[in-house]
Amino acid sequence: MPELVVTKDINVPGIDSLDVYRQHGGYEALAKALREHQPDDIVEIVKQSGLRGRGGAGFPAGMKWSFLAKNDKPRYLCCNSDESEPGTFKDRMLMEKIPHRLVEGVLITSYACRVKTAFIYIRGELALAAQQVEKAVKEAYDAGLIGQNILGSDFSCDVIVHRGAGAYICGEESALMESLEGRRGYPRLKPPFPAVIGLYGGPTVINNCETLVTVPAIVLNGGEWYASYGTEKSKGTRIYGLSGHVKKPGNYELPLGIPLRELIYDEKYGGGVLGDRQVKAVIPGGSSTFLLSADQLDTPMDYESVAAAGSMLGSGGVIVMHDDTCIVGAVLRANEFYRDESCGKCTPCREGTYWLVEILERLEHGHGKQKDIDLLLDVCDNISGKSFCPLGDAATSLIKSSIRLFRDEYEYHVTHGHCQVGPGAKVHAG
Ligand code: L3W
Ligand code: SF4
Repeated sequence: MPELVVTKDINVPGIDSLDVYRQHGGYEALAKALREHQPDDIVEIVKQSGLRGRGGAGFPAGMKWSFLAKNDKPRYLCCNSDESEPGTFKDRMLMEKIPHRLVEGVLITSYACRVKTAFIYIRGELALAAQQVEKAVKEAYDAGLIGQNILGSDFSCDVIVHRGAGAYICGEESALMESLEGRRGYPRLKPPFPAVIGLYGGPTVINNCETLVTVPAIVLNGGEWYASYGTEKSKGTRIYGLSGHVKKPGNYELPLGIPLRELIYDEKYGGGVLGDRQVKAVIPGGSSTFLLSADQLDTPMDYESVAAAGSMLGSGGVIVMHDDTCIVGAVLRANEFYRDESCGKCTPCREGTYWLVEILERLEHGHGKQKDIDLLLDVCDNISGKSFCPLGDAATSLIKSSIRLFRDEYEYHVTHGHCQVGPGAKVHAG
C-alpha cells in the first residue's frame, strides 16, 4: 500500500509508541504550529489544503472550523471515532496502528479552534483501538504534550477518551454529543449546528478520525502540498476500505480520483475479483450509498465523480460484489442492519426500516408478490426526506438503486420462489 499522508510510516515496528513516533517526526507538526503560527493561520492552511471531512458528508474542514460561534462559552472538540458504517474499517486501523498521529491531530485542531477540552469518542466494540489511544494519551500527558502549557507554550488542552456502547446512531454528530453528555444517543434537531451550539451548549467542532489524522502532515508540509494530490475539487488522499469479492481486501490510501477499476484490479490494491469472476455491482462509499453497476467501473473515486455517477463517496468503504451474488439477499442483509440500528426517535425510520426488512425477507425466501417490489419503493419514499436524521435516507439507498439496476432479479424471486444466483439459487435448485 502506498503510505502517503495519513498512513505514512504506519507499518514501522513500534510506531504506536511515543518514542518511535517521535523518531519518525512525530509531534514536529504540533511544535511547528505552536512556534510559528497563530490559531487562525492553521485554519487558513487547512482551508487552502482543501481537506474535506472523511466521515461521509465531505464538508470542508477549515470552513467548519471557521463557523465556530464567537462567544465566551467553552469550546469543545469531538473526534468522531464511532466507526460503524458497514464496509468501513479505516479509523480502526489508524487508531490501532498509529494512535499518536490522531492525538497530534486532535491537539493541533484544538489549538487552531481555541479548544481547551477535546474528546475522542471511540466505538464500543473497538477495544484494541481504544486501548491504543488511551495508552497514547497517557504517554502524551506524561511527556507534556497534553495538559498545561504544552511544549512550553501558552496553549493548554486536555484530551479525554470516551468509549461508546455500540450504537451506530452515535456516529451521527448530534447523537454523539447526547451520548457524551450521558443521555441516550438520540439525534438533535439541526440547525443549530454543533459549531454554534454543541457539547454542553458550547461551540463544538466535530470531525471524523481520519480527517484529524490528516492535519499534522498538512501543517508540516503546507496546504498547497496536500492540495497537489487528488483532483481540482476533491483534494488530497483518502483511505479506501476495499472489501467483498476482491482478492486483496484492505485499506488503501490513494489520491482522490483514482478510477474504481484500478482500485479493484491493480495488483497493488484489490488484485482483481475472487475466482476471476465478473463484477456485478459495487457499493462505493459504505452501505449508506447507492449501488454502482459494472459498467460504471471507470468512475474516478472523488466526491464529484461518484455523485455524478448517482452515488456518494461517503466513508470510502468500497464493497465489491461479483456475478454470483444475490442482490436481494445482499440488500436484505444490509437492511437488517438499519432496522436494528434505527434509534426509534422518528416514525418513518423506526416503522419503515422494520417493514423494509419484512418485505425483503418474503421476497428473498420465495413468498413475495409482484406488487412487493413497488411496495418497497413506496416505503422508501415514505422514509427518504421524511426522517429526522440521515440514517433514514441511508436505509433506502441500496433498495432504490438495486431495484433500478436489478429489477429482473427481484422479479425472478417472485416468479421462481428462490434466488437467481448465489448460494440461494443452488440450495433451491438442488
Ligand atoms: C456549520 C453549517 N456546520 C453542515 C457541518 C455539520 C457536519 C458536516 C456535514 O452525515 C453522512 C451521512 C451518512 N454550519 C453547516 C455545518 N455543517 N452545514 O458539516 O453535515 P451533513 O449534515 O451534510 O452530514 P452528516 O450529518 O455529518 C454524514 C453518511 O455520512 N455515511 C455514514 C457514515 C458513517 C460513518 C461511521 O460509521 N464512522 O462515517 C456514509 O456515507 O449517511 O449522509 O459536521 O455539522 N451551515
Ligand atoms: Fe432515529 Fe432513524 Fe429517526 Fe434518525 S431517522 S432519528 S435513526 S429513527
